Amino acid sequence: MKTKHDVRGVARHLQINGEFLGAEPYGSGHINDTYCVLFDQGGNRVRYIFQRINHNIFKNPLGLMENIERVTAHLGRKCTGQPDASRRVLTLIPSRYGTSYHHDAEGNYWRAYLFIEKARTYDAVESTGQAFEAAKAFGQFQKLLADLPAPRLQDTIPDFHHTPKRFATLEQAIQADVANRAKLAQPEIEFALRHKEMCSVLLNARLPERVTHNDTKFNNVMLDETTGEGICVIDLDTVMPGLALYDFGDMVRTTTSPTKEDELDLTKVKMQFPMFEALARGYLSSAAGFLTPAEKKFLPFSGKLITFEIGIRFLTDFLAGDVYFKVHRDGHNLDRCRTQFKLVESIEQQTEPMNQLIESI
Ligand code: ADP
Ligand code: GN1
Ligand code: MG
Repeated sequence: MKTKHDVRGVARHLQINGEFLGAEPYGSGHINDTYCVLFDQGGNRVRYIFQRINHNIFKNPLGLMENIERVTAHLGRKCTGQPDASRRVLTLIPSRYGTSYHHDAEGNYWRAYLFIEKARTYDAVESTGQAFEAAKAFGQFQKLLADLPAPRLQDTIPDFHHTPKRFATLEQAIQADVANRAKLAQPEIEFALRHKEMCSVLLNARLPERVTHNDTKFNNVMLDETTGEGICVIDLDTVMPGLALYDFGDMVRTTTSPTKEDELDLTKVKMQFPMFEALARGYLSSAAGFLTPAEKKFLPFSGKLITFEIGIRFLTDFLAGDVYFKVHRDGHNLDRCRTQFKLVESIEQQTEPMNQLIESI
């Protein structure tokens, strides 16, 4: 298959033996370009994941790779001796020059990982068991990184979850209306403006800074095909200092509705309470030991806030002419915004029982 990039050329610079057999675009991420790459190694077919880092979005790819080197090495040390240790943490493949990435002639930065076999990701949740396992794995991820040695990780995208700044960017996009699309999104713009005041709640709550993942979408954790266990947390580009609640909030956003993020039938988009309960129990099974009472109290609110935040980011990108997230159809970012806002409403309607559940656990 002919790919957009010269993946075979990239492979020559990496410490991978054997014959390159082919590469295919892989996964459904919105930012980087991911390929599944197949090699023949002495008669065995072995897969790798190659990724081109989107350096328009990640302005400091070297700092980002330094973060990932430190995080994977730390997690690797903690997994030593466990069954299946090599599937529990991403393993970077070094380049032939000893770096953790390859910088190609076109200015692209590439990295490669061992392919985690017999596990997979899902774009939509299918059972409460999956929700429990995903949340447990993300909680464990935060727990294992709590003692990451200094220095502080670099901010790969500054103010990534600074919701008030995200809101200010939306307001600018509405004002500028560069793509002349504001007229197509009036109800969504009004919804966003009505919810402005919740943006600063978490920032004002004086919660502790931790090492967090910051992109805990359900498809960023691999579930073991046999046991269903959340075996490996992936997509480490945004691992940096943050609030534990950013991670829990994004789990609620992506793991409580039975739908994909771009579902067109909004009647199907809803916060399913049993999924929330499974997430909360799974997350607390690994994170309860280090969370403060204030963090625990804000768990339900974080789901609403992060869903709103990503919703306004999709809306902003729609208004800006689709310059950030990959889109695959007209109005794709607006469709994604609508599902997020529908989910915010659904969470709002269930605030009381969500809070009661957290108090009872
Ligand atoms: P993006 O930043 O574009 O979302 P990800 O790092 O999440 O990229 O990778 C995209 C998809 O590729 C994931 O959802 C997962 O299905 C698959 N994937 C990523 N890393 C691995 C790996 N090491 N082994 C197997 N599959 C992987
Ligand atoms: C992007 O890379 P991916 O697809 O896992 C985005 C997240 C959004 C998400 C919405 C670096 O994540 O912040 O929540 O899309 N990543 C970046 O689906 O902006
Ligand atoms: Mg991803």
